[in-house]
Amino acid sequence: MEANSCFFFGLLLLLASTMSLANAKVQHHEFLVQATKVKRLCKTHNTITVNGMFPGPTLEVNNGDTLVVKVTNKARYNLTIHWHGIRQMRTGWADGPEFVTQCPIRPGGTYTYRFTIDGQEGTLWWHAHSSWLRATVYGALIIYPREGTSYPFPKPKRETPILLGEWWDGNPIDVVRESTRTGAAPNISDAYTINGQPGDLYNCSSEDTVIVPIGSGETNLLRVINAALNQPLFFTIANHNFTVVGADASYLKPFTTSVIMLGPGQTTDVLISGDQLPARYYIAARAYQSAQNAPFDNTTTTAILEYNSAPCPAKCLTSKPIMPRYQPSTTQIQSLPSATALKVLGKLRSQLILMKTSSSQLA
Ligand SMILES: *[C@@H]1O[C@H](CO)[C@@H](O)[C@H](O)[C@H]1NC(C)=O
Ligand SMILES: *[C@@H]1O[C@H](CO)[C@@H](O)[C@H](O)[C@H]1NC(C)=O
Ligand SMILES: *[C@@H]1O[C@H](CO)[C@@H](O)[C@H](O)[C@H]1NC(C)=O
Ligand SMILES: *[C@@H]1O[C@H](CO)[C@@H](O)[C@H](O)[C@H]1NC(C)=O
Ligand SMILES: *[C@@H]1O[C@H](CO)[C@@H](O)[C@H](O)[C@H]1NC(C)=O
Ligand SMILES: [Cu+2]
Repeated sequence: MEANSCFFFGLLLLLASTMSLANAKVQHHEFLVQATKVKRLCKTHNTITVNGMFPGPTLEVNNGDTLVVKVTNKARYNLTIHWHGIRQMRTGWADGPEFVTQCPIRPGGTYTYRFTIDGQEGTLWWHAHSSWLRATVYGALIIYPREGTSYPFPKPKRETPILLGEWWDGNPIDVVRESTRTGAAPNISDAYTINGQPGDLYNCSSEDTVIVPIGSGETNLLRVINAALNQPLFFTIANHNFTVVGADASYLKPFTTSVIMLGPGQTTDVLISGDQLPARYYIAARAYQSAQNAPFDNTTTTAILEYNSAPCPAKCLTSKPIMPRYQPSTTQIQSLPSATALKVLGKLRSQLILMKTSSSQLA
């Protein structure tokens, strides 16, 4: 009798847990890592990519889903893939850091990552976690609300991932090897990119500048990811304020601003409204110089926010954004109460901060 009721209780539990998981999906993906011809800044490179795409494929899941990603390494380097920001509850071995949670996938080898996304919603990303391969081997990982639930803000009309990257004219692996050999700092990057494209302000790039569409009256979600190797970046949009609603796959109490700063690896979700004159406006990112006197890439990457109803591209000028200075001036930091200043500085690495900078017009 006792054994029987135990059995029934167990059965009930099993049923309940299967039902709560009824909507969660298991998604299968294949990543083929290989050298691909990519032309940037007037030169063609043999760039390591996933599935021939740069940036790599965007993964879209719901909170609660399981991802199964089979990675085949056809590149000439050892490699692992890291799922940046995923908590990996009880699947630590799927996290990806080379020689930390796994041996690298050797050239010609494969490895299958399997993990469940649980309790995280918003934007994360994935990237190679071996040497400097992540300069080109990366992509967005979008986590929609659990099936049957919704965002804690009105559903955006469109959603666009915005991946900020750093591009070297040389092979990034050679750049880091050279630095290890000589002991000197690695070469700074030659460009920043938005969704893989440097944009209008660089040579041989303007034809491929990324266009982000918006309609008048729409509110859209931009999922901004700093996929740069080393560089903290400011991000801004000409003539448009935006509302920050999430960061690193967590929702935030919303606030409105005209510029955000993201450290490498961080993500920020912002809502933007099409409430300006229908035209083209620059979306731009450039360095926050966090180390004094260290050389840094001072170029600016741009994409274009284009209103559907704008008379473009023939008769459209693109409005330039007001960019923050590369460094907030020390007087501004000092003018904050010291406790706040310390807190702000301490949080530089760990979360986005809203820089109170004076602005300089982008030339
Ligand atoms: C590549 O990975 C294997 C183990 O998977 C390791 O033995 C070897 O040293 C690695 N090669 C390099 C160049 O790191
Ligand atoms: C690093 O920069 C120097 C100076 O511009 C250049 O000569 C060298 O080729 C670069 N190294 C790599 C690996 O691109
Ligand atoms: C663009 O090309 C010109 C002429 O070749 C060169 O002088 C200039 O430095 C280049 N600019 C950038 C940003 O690479
Ligand atoms: C953005 O916000 C600032 C500060 O509140 C305000 O002065 C400015 O007019 C706003 N810009 C737009 C385009 O709404
Ligand atoms: C960027 O840095 C170069 C030196 O690396 C300097 O000549 C140039 O004036 C700088 N440009 C800006 C806009 O600060
Ligand atoms: Cu990472």
